[in-house]
Formats: sequence, C-alpha cells, structure tokens
Amino acid sequence: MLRTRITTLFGQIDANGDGSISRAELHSKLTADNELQMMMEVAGKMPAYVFEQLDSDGDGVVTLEELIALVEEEVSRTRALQLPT
Ligand SMILES: [Ca+2]
Ligand SMILES: [Ca+2]
Repeated sequence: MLRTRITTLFGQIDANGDGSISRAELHSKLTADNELQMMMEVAGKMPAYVFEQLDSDGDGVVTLEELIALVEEEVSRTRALQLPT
C-alpha cells in the first residue's frame, strides 16, 4: 500500500519525530537513503528544489499530507514506468 510506505518513509525522514519534515531533515535523509534518491529521480525531482516542491503551502515544513499528495500525484503521472513495489 503506497500510503503506508509513504507514512513509513515520512517517519524515517522526520528524525526528531515532531510530525513535520524540516529542510535539514530532508537533506540529511536525501544524502543517506538510496531508495529515496531513486524515488526522487523517478519523479524527476532535483534534490536542490525538492523541499520547495514538497512544501506545497510554503510554511517551511513538509507535513505527511503534503508528502502523500505529492507522491500520489507523481505516481499517477509516472504510472507507466511501473515503479517497483
Ligand atoms: Ca521533524
Ligand atoms: Ca508545508
């Protein structure tokens, strides 16, 4: 289930467990996690800009809802690529 995987991923990125992803948390995870790097590559995301893309309401943190919305949008757009599950 994609949503479950995103929730798990969110928990891994949210290093301090406050329920939101800061820019620093995302960047430290992006440099350390091969699966996340692959997901971003598949989604055509540039690491330097991915935080801005994830933070869709621009409040400076990424919530679980923002992450789910963005990933689901990208997955539906790239479904033909058959992402590994
Ligand atoms: Ca956090
Ligand atoms: Ca936000």
